[in-house]
Amino acid sequence: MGIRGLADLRSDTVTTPTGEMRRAMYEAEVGDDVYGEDPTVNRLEEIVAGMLGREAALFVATGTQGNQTCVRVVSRQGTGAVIDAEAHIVNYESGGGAALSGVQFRTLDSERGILDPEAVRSAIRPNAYHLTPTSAVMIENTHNRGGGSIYPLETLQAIRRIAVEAGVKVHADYARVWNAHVATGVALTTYGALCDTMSVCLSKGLAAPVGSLVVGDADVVAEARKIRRLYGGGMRQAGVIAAAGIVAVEGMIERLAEDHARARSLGESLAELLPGSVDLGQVVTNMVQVDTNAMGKTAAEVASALVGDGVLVGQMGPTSLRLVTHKDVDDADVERALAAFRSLANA
Ligand code: TLP
Repeated sequence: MGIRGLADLRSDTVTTPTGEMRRAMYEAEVGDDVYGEDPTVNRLEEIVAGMLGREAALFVATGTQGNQTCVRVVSRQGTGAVIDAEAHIVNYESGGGAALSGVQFRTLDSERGILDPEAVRSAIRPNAYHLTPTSAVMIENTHNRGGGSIYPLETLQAIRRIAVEAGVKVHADYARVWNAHVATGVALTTYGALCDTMSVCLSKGLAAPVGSLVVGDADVVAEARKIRRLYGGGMRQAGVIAAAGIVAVEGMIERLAEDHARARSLGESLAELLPGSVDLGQVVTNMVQVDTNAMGKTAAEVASALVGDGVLVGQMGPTSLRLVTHKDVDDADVERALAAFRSLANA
């Protein structure tokens, strides 16, 4: 049960590596990856590129490094990127787009992080001398601040079409594309075909301790390799961690369905216990957003009260909490979280 005796629902990033991952890490064959000689890294890159149906992949340290490498690949300094205002790239990457790539984000309001293709079309600016020309459109699927929301496939396809017509690139923050794939049945290769660059994460629901990959065409990934170096991401005998990544992509994707079912059941119980707290229509992957107005309390008050019962949750806004299910949350942890909410509601 739990990690360190806690029901830790803050994020799926807290997942710990499995025994199989630790064994694979111990036994990993390694070499110097900056020379391209680490066989385990090379294998992981080949496997992940194949899963997304693309020519090449590049192992990077984190999702943030993956996104920022891609932002740099798809946009030039002094250009604009169309992106939703709640995107991870905008909110949680330390201003990296501006600091590292000189990109001006044109942030759009959206429904749970899902961009409206027509809004994207009107936000794209051509390369005229007095404008901020758009170099890329950026999407996130599933969407973190959107509560694990999933892009409808036709919306993604429409955005891709609009971008191609306008001659701009598409970057996909696919940190949790595995969850979208498991929830919808849409093939990973279908998602993989809809962008120029993408960043996928191994260290969230798939439970690897470290790592993400940039995926795309061979020339794009070759460019990303140079930028990874620029960002200090050439990792030498990285096969030790890539080995866990191979176990993650080969053995941990289908089990995400369990996390989705647990999130659903947690959401249903909370909606019953605290009417108005959870919009069940929005619980579609492994996240539950809780509106603490239903308890007459702030998110901070609820989160700190839950800690006393060994339950950790994430704060997303003044009255919004995020509860994330993952490999290290079992039914007993869900029960514990519900009991903690119940006692708070009755207090
Ligand atoms: N998200 C983390 C926090 O940074 C908010 C979390 O707990 O959910 N893209 C998306 C969509 C993400 O949710 C995250 C991590 C990243 C990129 C960055 O990954 P890391 O943490 O590996 O840099």
